[in-house]
Amino acid sequence: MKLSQYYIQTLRETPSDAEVVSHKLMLRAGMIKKAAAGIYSYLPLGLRVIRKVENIVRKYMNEAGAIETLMPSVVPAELWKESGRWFVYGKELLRFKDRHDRDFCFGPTHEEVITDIVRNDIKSYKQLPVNLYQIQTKFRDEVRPRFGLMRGREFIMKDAYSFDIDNEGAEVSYNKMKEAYCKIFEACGLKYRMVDADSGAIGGSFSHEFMVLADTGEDFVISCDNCNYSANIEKAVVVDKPEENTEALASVEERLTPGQKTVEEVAKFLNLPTKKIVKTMILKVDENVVAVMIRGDHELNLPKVKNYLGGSVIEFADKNDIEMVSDGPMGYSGPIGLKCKVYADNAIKHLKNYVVGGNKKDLHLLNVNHERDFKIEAFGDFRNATPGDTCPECNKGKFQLTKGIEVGHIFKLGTKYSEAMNCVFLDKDGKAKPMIMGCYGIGIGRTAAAAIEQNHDEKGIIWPVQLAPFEVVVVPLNTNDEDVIKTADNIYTRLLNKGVDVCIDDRNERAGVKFNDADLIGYPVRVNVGKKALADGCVEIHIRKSGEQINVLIDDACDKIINVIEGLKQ
Ligand code: 9G3
Repeated sequence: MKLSQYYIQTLRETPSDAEVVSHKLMLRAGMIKKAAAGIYSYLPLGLRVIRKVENIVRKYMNEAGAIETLMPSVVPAELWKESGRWFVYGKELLRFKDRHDRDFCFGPTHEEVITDIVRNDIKSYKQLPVNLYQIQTKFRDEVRPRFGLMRGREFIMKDAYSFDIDNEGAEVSYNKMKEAYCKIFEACGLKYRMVDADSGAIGGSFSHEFMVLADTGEDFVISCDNCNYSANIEKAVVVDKPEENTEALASVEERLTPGQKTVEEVAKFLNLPTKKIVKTMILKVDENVVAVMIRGDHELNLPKVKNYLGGSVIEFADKNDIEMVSDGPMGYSGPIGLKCKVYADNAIKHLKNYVVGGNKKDLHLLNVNHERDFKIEAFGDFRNATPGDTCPECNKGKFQLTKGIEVGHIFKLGTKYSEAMNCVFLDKDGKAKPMIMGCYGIGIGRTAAAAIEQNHDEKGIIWPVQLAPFEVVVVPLNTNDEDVIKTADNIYTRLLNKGVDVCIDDRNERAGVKFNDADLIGYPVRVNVGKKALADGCVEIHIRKSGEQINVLIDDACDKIINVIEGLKQ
């Protein structure tokens, strides 16, 4: 590609509404252009990146036996009514009517459409398993679209759906996708983690998230520094390790703590470490009010409590419920005298003489001890993991906390849709059974954005070679020097012939402008062709990632460049 004939529209100023670095850099590099909130055009450079991600995804999906299809974006309401989801989703589901006043939605995901296809075509166990996927534009009408391609309303997703005759088959299909996903993110050149997104329910785990590691990520990923264990901070299992505490029990003391509300404030006021302040959280699990005690330096984990108690909806109790069970105001709850069951995180087991709320405004109780002063129904793992916690898998390593961006998610769906929509097959005995489904998503645009979040510096993007819009840019530095032009052109043509994804910046611009654009756009390799080096028969190879600059003889340039590219892929 000759950039003089191409569409390079870099911006010097960062658009003011861009909050995250990938959004800023994609706008500045001229990769995307906003059309409306959360809705973007992919400009030529951006589209090249999107296509690279898509093609990597295609390659490994096909290799895993999934078959590409393409479903409509405009989906008739009837299918969503059959699954019941037409009535479950609110405004996030974009609905509209056609000229005949028939209801439709813009597909936010395609479980219903694929289930409708498969139930029509597949009748016998002999036709199963099957895994169909598509790469398609979706729409979800988020309240607050932000962060460019990271969380747009319109976005490109690869969604795949597997259909099996039984659970064993579904597990095989699931594992194939798990392996394919690992290969995909590896092939994208990204540092990623596959995390257990299941709460460790009996019978094996059936949901995994794929996280691209980046300091700017919104999700917290816990990983072991010794083994492969990795989990969502919410899901990471905290082991209860025995602890010796020889402290003698002291007597309970009432203490006024006027205006001291947060754990930090109370700890400071009483001159105690935050771990000695115990929070008593009043929760509502379905229709039951319960209390859960958590050490002041720990965070409550609602899903863990919900799973432990086997409820289906969990929330913080409201003012009324709190007043009812504690006879005191919100914010000062404590376990003594509570009219509900009290559960406590395992860490409380090893704590003595701690501080709790006094169920009265501005009152705390000191030197409180369970067993002696009140009863705990049960201890359990009710808190978020923290860095330094012991790994539950190897029982040796320590947890590290890193941040990540979710780019893929795989689920075992079971028969939710096949039962609701009567997607059945006849088994060996001629009996009709619902198919067992799995679904598997990858955010294509989000993967590109995450690659930038992970790989950039103050000058711009540092694309992994595998995703770069072009792998190499050849830059003639003096556009009025015939020798320079000829040599640059010659290297460009030779690279093209060797199958390198190369462009030449033959625009009539100063070298400085071309360098700035090249750094911003993030080509992994830049080849400078200038008068000075040329006098020695050389050109310069500049590596974006390391900043390394290598002088090579013109004749060796192509081989060396190909070498460098291969090296960057490792
Ligand atoms: C909706 C709307 C938003 C949604 C959904 C439905 C998320 C919805 C979950 C999934 C699950 C999987 C196939 C690929 C892998 C992920 N947001 N989800 O179902 F109507 Cl408005 O999409 N789908």
